[in-house]
Amino acid sequence: MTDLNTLESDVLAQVAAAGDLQALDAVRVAAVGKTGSISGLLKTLGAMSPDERKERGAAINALRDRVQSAITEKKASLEAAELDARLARETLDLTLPGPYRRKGSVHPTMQVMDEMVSIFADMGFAVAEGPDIEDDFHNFTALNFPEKHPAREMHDTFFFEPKETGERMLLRTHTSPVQVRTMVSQKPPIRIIAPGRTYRCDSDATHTPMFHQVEGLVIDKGIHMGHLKWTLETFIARFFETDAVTTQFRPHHFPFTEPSAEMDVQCDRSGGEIKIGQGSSWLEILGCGMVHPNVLRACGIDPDEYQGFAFGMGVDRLGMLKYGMPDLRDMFASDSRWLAHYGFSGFAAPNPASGLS
Ligand code: 2U9
Repeated sequence: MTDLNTLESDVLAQVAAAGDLQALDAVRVAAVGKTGSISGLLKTLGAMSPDERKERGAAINALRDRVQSAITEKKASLEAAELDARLARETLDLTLPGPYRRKGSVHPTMQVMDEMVSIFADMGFAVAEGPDIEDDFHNFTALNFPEKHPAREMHDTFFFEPKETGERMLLRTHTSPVQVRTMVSQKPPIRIIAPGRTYRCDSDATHTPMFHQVEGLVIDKGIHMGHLKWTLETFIARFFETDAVTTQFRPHHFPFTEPSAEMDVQCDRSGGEIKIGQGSSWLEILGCGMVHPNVLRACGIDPDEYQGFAFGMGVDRLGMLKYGMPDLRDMFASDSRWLAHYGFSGFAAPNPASGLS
């Protein structure tokens, strides 16, 4: 009769010696396969007495189970070793240049943002920044949006799930909360611009859920519409790189400014593309106004002592106008051919001395 202990140690030694999955499978077939050595032993049970069969059967089954689990364990370790070897073999150096060796470029939005920052910095504005995730006070209440007023809905706000306190955070719908934070934390005089990302739940050829704004704020004693007009006309002339721009101010309404206006520039639309500084059409370019006394008060500034003006403009839209990009959605499609065509060199940072673009 076959000695089970010897058979077990032989098979386990073969399992241990199997160098790969194929060799292990051959050991498995030879031991527990249909015609394998252990399966063959089970076939001998039929010729035994019931008592002998009971004892010998249990011993063979236990042997088969131990061999089977040794095989399973070995299989897992061979598979893990194979995966490790494959991962080591197939390492990819992501720092190597890809097959399409296109040079990186500065996205037009960032170029335009840098151009704006450079012009306003030259006029003495500092750059202020704040969080993209805001609370209701800084995005709406401090800016004189009445509670439950439809203007809050008109901003197509992305809200987060309410906190346990019931407070709902939101993605800022404009960069105005940055100015609120600056007024709350600094004493006038204030002269800042707030460039950054803004979010509204809106998407078509002229709107994307994320877009970029540059807003500006000046607070000091004796500030009036004349300061606003000079600042914005000078900015637009420098931005469009023309000597003279003709502008008109149309009355408008914003909760945070009073009076409020939209500024149009004279342009020519006759040749299919828009040319600034000539022609007989008007193009809306930005919004502006004198800071509402309620906003000054909400930020701890006495409106009898200080006045201010503010403005806001869409960076992506101004970029489309200046560089002739027809569809806003292309700006965020990450198409490398579009970026190769419209992108700017990273070595030509805009500044007022060497020119903008
Ligand atoms: C404070 C006080 C006043 C910011 C302003 C606008 C007018 C405006 C739009 C232009 C196009 C946003 O990108 S857009 O849709 N903005 O028209 N923004 S005045 O006024 C402020 C901001 C902060 C404390």
